[in-house]
Amino acid sequence: MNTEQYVQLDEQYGAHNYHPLDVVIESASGAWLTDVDGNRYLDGLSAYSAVNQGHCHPRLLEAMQSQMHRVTLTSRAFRNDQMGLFLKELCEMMGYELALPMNTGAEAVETAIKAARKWGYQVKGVPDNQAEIIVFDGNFHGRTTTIVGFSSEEQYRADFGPFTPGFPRVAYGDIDAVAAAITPNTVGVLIEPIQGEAGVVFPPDGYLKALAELCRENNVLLITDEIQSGLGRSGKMLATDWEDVRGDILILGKALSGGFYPVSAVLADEKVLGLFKPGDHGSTYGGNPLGAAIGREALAILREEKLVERACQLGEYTLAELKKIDHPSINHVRGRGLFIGIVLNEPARPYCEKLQTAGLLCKETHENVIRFAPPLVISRTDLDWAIVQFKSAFA
Ligand code: IF1
Repeated sequence: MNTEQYVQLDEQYGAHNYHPLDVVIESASGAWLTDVDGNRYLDGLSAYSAVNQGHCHPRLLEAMQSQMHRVTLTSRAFRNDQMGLFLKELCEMMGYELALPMNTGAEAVETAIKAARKWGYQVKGVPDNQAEIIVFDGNFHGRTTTIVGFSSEEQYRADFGPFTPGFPRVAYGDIDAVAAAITPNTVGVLIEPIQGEAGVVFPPDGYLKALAELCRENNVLLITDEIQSGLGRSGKMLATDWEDVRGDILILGKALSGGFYPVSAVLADEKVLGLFKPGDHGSTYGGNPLGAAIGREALAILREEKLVERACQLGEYTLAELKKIDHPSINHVRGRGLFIGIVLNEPARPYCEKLQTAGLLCKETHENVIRFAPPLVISRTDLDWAIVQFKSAFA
């Protein structure tokens, strides 16, 4: 079968909730993808930062295969010999006392919301059903009805209501707006330290620090969604590390499994996550031994291959090179680590299609931004090649 036939299959049998580029991937390795017609592409998206470790990492393949032969799922009704080790390694690496494993990012966000609310009622003393969590314009935290209910993107919400109340929304990057929105019932502030979907948007310098301080002063939990910005993507382990800020609740997903399996987690200290009692929350697959074994290896790869440092060095270089491109369609280029947005004065899709023809796969975000976020294992040579493709797309 060729590309056209596969596209036809997707269109005939799949719900039409996406409009992907018409490239049908058959295999991948490291930073490179191969389609069903034998064309090779450099991956400029990394499955939205889920494959920071590169596609089909041999160590992850090995970890998954060896665990698959032992046991894949026990449910949380019984214990398994991988989950505890995974959570210990995760907690030690990120600096938290406890972790709660889930599967997808949206589930972890829901878990964080529940944890913050529970803390609000049981510790802060917020009256029943009055808890508020402040969120931001341009946020993206997933697709559940509660989460899309506080999205500022009309399309994500349209015809999916009624929605969960309790999520006042303010402008991203405006500390006074957060201060003004805090009430005695505010239990948390939920933030992406770098907004991905909004177009790789950075808050002003010092903002995260000021936000952490504001939360502390008001006895409000800072909830950091690092599902996309974390695990090395921005050139630090966590994007909040850029300002030496530590969220009270940290949410991880995507690269926590390096693309092999959905693994997410919520981390916090005893005073918050310790409030969950047996039966309060759970998931059939959450904490399963297969996901846990993969998660352990995904973290080990980040550490041992020094992917955070790589992202930092390669990112600085790439950003400097991309900023040199002088073209009237480019408004500006911004980024940290290998999390880069090329902001255009016009729609980005035609440029993504042009780059696709040249062998570089990028996805536009928010109409006019080309997001460039290759796997962190990308070689300097491949990066140089990508930079040349960008330069010629804008020649
Ligand atoms: C789609 C976007 C990226 C996330 C943050 C939670 C989640 C995500 C910061 C939920 C998910 C996704 C989901 C995917 C495309 C992608 C995306 F453009 F839609 F916004 F990355 F930029 N928090 N991001 O970025 O995690 O439940 O999906 O595991 O929905 O098409 P999930």
